[in-house]
Amino acid sequence: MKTALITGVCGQDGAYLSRLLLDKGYQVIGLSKPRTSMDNLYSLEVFGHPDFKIIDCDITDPEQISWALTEYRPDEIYNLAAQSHVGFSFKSPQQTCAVNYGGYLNILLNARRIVPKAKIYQAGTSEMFGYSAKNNKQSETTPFMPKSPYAIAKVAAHWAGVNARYEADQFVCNGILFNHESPLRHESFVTRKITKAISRIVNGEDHILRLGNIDSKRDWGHARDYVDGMWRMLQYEKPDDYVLATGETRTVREFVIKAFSFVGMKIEFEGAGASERGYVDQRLVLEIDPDFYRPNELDYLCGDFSKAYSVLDWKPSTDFNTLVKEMITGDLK
Ligand code: F7E
Repeated sequence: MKTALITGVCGQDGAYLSRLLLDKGYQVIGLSKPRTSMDNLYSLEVFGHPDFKIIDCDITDPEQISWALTEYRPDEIYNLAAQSHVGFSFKSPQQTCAVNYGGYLNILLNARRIVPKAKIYQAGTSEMFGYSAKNNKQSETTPFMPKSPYAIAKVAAHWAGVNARYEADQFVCNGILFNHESPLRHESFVTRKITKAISRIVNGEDHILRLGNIDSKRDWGHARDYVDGMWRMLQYEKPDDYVLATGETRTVREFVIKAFSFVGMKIEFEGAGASERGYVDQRLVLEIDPDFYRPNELDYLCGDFSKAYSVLDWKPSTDFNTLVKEMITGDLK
């Protein structure tokens, strides 16, 4: 039986990846910061599985990482723990760097010493492309030009992993994942914020959806597909870096319109910029709130996943309509 260690196990991706690996017959050791909600693990029936164990562990503490690696000696390590909110990273760049780069170094360097043959997956991000992303599709060869403290820390982690292959012969794969969503997505991210707000409106609450920049474009896929891509990277004969994406991009506005349409509502926009408003049957349902603007917005992302397709036989299986429908249906329940 293979053992996988997953950091950030309580998040959306941690829950889907745990479910996938348990179904494949792995023992899964999940690390999570103390007092994190386990709702995602319950909803996918991960918690309580005989081959699943959860351990309180903060990746910024090298002692705890060293202990977990020594105790469980994993065959595969998936580093999903992060300060993953791009907007918040502008307010807290040092903490973001401490977790997203420093925490990862704790894993990489301790693994080198304790389990040198362990295969490591590092959760990189399309945010790393930053200034390079200009109406072109981004691939593994697009330069990283990060625009946020979040992306800067992720670029550092990416290169630490690439260099670990040469310096220490470690098997490290970097996923460069575009936005991936699901009914388990935290509502601090825009898609879930939208579907949760719409479900409140449908249920008769006097709720107004307050958003920042609704014209930025994102390439949104389903998290379930993306964790399968993570696993495929570690099964391939040699370590490498891969983009996982859908190859389609849409504005936040299009997500809003689509999500309202699934509950039979047509949203109409009036005004422009920070004064723009959205109405359904003349009832105010959406306002722009500049508090949600980012100091340095990444306006456009669209990924080219052809390398993952040709080498790993990976492709997304959930289209945009199905994703939005699954999320809104989940929230209406
Ligand atoms: O923002 C705009 C916002 O926070 C998407 C993380 O998983 O994917 C995610 O990062 C867009 C941005 O995701 C609101 O300005 C408008 O343009 O859902 P998000 P993200 O920043 O793209 C990447 C790949 C990661 O790696 C990250 O960890 O939506 N937006 N109004 C808003 N965003 C939020 N959160 N809230 C708003 O009210």
